[in-house]
Amino acid sequence: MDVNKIREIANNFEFEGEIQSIEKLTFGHINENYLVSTAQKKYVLRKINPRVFQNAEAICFNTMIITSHIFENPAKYGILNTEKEILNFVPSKTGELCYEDAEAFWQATVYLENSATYETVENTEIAYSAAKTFGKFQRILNDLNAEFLAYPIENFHNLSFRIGQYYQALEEDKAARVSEVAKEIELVEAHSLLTDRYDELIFEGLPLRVTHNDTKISNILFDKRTNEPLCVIDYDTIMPSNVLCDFGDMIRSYANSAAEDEKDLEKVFFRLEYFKSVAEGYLSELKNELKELEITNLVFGAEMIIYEQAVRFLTDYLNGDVYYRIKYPDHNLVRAKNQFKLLNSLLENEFAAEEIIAEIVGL
Ligand code: GN1
Ligand code: MG
Repeated sequence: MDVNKIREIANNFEFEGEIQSIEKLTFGHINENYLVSTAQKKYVLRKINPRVFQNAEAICFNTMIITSHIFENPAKYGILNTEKEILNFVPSKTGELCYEDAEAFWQATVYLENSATYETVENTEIAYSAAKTFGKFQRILNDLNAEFLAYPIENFHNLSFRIGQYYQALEEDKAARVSEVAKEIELVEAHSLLTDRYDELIFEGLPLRVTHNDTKISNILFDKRTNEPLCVIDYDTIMPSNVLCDFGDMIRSYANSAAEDEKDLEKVFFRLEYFKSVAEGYLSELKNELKELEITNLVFGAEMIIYEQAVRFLTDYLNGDVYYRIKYPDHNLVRAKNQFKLLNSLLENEFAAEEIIAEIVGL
């Protein structure tokens, strides 16, 4: 870490007080994050990865729209304390919610004291409260017209496109790894109907909404003293998409019995009771807002997004690990295997999961 460089970037934001320390944070697979402390406050400074976010300017634009929308009428969404219940971005000295240097775009947010993030979900109460928090966030986003938001990454949750990228990686075999993944190649084929069904749903008119698109558990800040959720973080991938992706990614993250990179597949399985808590929490906020086509396809959304994530990890492994940050050579393959195992386990519980949704909404 080049402290002087980070300090120079930090000086372009409206931080209160002199910078006293800078610390590199370790979360996330894509961006770099730094904790910047002054005598008065702490901030998180984020360098947006320009290789992944080829249209990073869209993040600045979307952040501005979302932030001004929320701060216009927080009470409408039951937000009583805007310092804690919503992520506070710090403007640059030129009044924007981004600063651009020669390499990348940077954003800064206020760090909340006594906050914590989690990598796994330890009990169903947390699954419920996290899903409710994302449900509430979705109610806020529902009032935005999807056509006004920009796309920081094109085709982000376009499964057909992801499958296309996978076939390209298979053909190019850049890292000479195709011969190691025969079993995973079979699994991609075995579940290809998920792609067809997703295309059909979009054709049938699955509503385009502004969604978060990365609803994993580590994207909620919790109060570490009470374990209550504080707010949703990580606005980078907020863009027009659909709620199946957000619900699906919560299931992928909260209903997995292990972390997404657990190697021991015996430990990886779908937890139906966590699924129930997520569905109850999310739908407690959104039951009356979502269309029937969305509600009746939530379980499919979970299957689709877990499959998509497995394919994305596998593709990156085949490409020689150019996208996700890795900690050891076959990290991406471990992640892909983990996701395929989770998918399989969810499919074994598909009927029971459908019944839970039907019961919650009274269908
Ligand atoms: C990436 O950067 P991070 O950790 O917030 C990825 C998500 C994946 C996630 C898997 C821009 O999120 O789509 O679901 O890893 N973000 C991007 O943990 O690709
Ligand atoms: Mg993210």
